[in-house]
This record gives sequence, C-alpha cells and structure tokens, in this order.
Amino acid sequence: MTIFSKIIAREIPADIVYEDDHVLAFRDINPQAPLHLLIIPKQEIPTINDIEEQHEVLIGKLFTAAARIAKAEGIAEDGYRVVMNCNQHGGQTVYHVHLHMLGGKPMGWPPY
Ligand code: IU
Repeated sequence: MTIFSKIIAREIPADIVYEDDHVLAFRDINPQAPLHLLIIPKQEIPTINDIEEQHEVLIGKLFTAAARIAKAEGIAEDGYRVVMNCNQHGGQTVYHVHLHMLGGKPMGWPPY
C-alpha cells in the first residue's frame, strides 16, 4: 500500500482532475512544470516490471485518460510529455505505477 492508494480511497486529499472506474489523475504535489499531473491505475501495480498481459487494457486506459486530460487542460495542441519512472535509476519514489504528464512549457531533452 502506497500513498497513492490512500489518495484513491480519499483518505488523504489530492487535487483530482480526472476519475473513471479504473484511472485517477491528480496534480503532483511538487510540480516540475507549469502543469504536472499524475495519472494512475486504481489497481496497485508497483513498477513497470510488474506489468503483465492481464494489465494491458488497464495500461492502455492510462493513455486514453492522458489524451482526454491534455485536451481538458488545454495542452494538447502545444504538446506535453508523459513519463513513467522505474526503480532507482529511473527515479521512482512511489511504488504504484503512474504516468507523469508535464506541460505548459517546452520540455528539454535529454531528461538529465
Ligand atoms: P516518481 O516517478 O515515483 O518519483 O513520482 C512520484 C511523484 O509523486 C513525485 O513527482 C511526487 O512529487 C509525487 N507525490 C505527490 O504528488 N503526492 C504525494 O503525496 C507524494 C508524492 I509522497
């Protein structure tokens, strides 16, 4: 159980921007861009390494939600970045898979 499960359960507050039966999205508490959202499955999957065939539809829903949210937040046309960090070298700190959506300014590349 991570802090994200507590956000899903409404045990701790978050600025939620999107929710459906399988996906929740909320504003990152420590934004790294003018718009920084986290898009998470309600089902707890710790890392990308734990994704299996049974999760394929669910992981697809994260991206469907991303497309909807980008339009709703007004960043679809200018563009944005989605990132999923994995384990230590990826910079993962919360072990419940999540897409970072970063936008509102041009992103740099490479990301280090
Ligand atoms: P990471 O990829 O696992 O490092 O991303 C975790 C993110 O979760 C990070 O950007 C944090 O700022 C964010 N976050 C949050 O939005 N709310 C919280 O209560 C906690 C972390 I803990």
